[in-house]
Amino acid sequence: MLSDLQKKKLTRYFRVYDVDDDGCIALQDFERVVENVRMLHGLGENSPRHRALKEGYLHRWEALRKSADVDHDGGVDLDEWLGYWDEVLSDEARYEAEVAAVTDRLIDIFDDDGDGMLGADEFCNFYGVYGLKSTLARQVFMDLDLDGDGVVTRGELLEMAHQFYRSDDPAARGNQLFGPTG
Ligand SMILES: [Ca+2]
Ligand SMILES: [Ca+2]
Ligand SMILES: [Ca+2]
Repeated sequence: MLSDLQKKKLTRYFRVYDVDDDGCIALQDFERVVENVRMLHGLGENSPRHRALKEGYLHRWEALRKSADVDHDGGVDLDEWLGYWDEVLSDEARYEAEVAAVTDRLIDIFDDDGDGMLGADEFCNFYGVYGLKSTLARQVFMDLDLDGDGVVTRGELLEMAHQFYRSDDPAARGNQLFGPTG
């Protein structure tokens, strides 16, 4: 069972994924993110990197749709999304795999300078492809950068992700991973 705080956080997460803001996560939301990443990195439509990126995102969408789109209408609404996470969070192995995969993808896609960590600008790019403001990104980044050295390591991201998904402490920093839950 998801707690009220978890529901709040996952609802915020839903709004982030629902890029076109129509109340439903669907293929076109993923396509829009791919297009934003393509433009961010200046990739050609037919470049191998763009194709790989697109394939990766579409694969993720398919996986989400299969598990979460319970009524088979081609989209994942908020109830289906919360149900999906309730299921993932109640299965330790599945949860661990999901969080590790999300974290690795985040670094893989946005670590421009290849140091294996995310700097503030790289983190802003991540927020940007979901249509979120860079002022918010910088604010959140400062919270995520636990030791204040200007970069967020994979370990810090994982810790924040765990707090985001699992913590029931309203003061946990990771609650803000995808912006304010208010
Ligand atoms: Ca949508
Ligand atoms: Ca549905
Ligand atoms: Ca980096």
